[in-house]
Amino acid sequence: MTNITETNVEEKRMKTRAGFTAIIGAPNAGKSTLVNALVGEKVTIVTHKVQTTRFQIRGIAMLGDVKNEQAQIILIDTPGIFKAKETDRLSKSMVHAAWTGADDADAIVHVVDAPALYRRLHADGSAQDRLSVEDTERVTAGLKLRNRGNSFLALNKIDEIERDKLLELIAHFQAMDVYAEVFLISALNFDGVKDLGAALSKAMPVSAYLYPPDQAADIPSRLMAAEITREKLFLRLHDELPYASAVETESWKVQKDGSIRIGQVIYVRRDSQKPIVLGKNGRTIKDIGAQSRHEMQNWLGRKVHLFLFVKVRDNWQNDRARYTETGLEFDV
Ligand SMILES: Nc1nc2c(ncn2[C@@H]2O[C@H](COP(=O)(O)OP(=O)(O)OP(=O)(O)O)[C@@H](O)[C@H]2O)c(=O)[nH]1
Ligand SMILES: [Mg+2]
Repeated sequence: MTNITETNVEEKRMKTRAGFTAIIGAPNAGKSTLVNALVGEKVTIVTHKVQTTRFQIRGIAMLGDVKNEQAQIILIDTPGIFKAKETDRLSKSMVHAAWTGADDADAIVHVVDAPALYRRLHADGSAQDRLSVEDTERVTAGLKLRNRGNSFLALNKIDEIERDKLLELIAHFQAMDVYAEVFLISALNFDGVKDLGAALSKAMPVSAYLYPPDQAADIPSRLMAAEITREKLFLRLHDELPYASAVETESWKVQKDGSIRIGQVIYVRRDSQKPIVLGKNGRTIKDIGAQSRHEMQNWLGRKVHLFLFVKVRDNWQNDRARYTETGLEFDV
């Protein structure tokens, strides 16, 4: 006796794919912005500061296709790859995390800040542009070495560059013979993101879903909450605060009325940085807290009471516990 229900028939008709795509590239290229654009909601923080992303964050995109195919793409947002100083543990584990993400993936997207690269190739770039080009070249060389035929190039920020300049960049990369396909995108405006998503869908292996189809990210809530505050901190204080500042969620308690009480510590490295974070009469930290709480409420869909503290902790970069918590490897 056959006993096939409607849904079973439906599932049989639908081919599902699922796999991993690593998003790699120089700091500030727009990797996290692209991950959020592909997922369709914010799962990873974005700032104009380089080296915002510190560890692998997984965003999950569900992308459909005309031929009744549905792909679950697990996007690995990685730290910007850059040359790590031998002595700098945080940078070294970030580089390591980025390449590990790429090596384990079914597809790789190399995101390039197109306007910055163009400026640099024509020698009127800033110091940061120069750095970004060296990192871009390092990534291309690393991909060439791996030669797996699954790398896509995404020339990003096309909203800020003229067409003829873009054509020059395309030629520049095509000559390298590393990428299966080149995409022109603006992760910020969602321009070209759909086409890139379609190509990634096809590159995923046929497989059952690896996560529940309605899950958008794989990051512990406490860590995501800390990331949200770190984003607000950086956006507010960018140049005044060294990038080594960190945020930790120390407490998370669901109250009787359903609201959540979250306690976080902002770690700075020196006493002199404490008043910068606090601001006059505590104004700065109040603003940061208000912005962070607002975003946490949108994300969690309920009321949040947020308590921020500032502490000085020198040398947190050598603290093993921090690394295990974020999935970075300490001994790289
Ligand atoms: N104009 C423009 N700006 C963009 C675009 N994509 C990203 N940006 C901006 O570029 C800056 C860096 O973006 P992120 O997404 O944080 O870059 P990232 O590559 O993740 O940076 P790290 O995590 O530091 O390696 C932010 O200010 C973004 O708003 C784009 O398509 N156009
Ligand atoms: Mg990032």
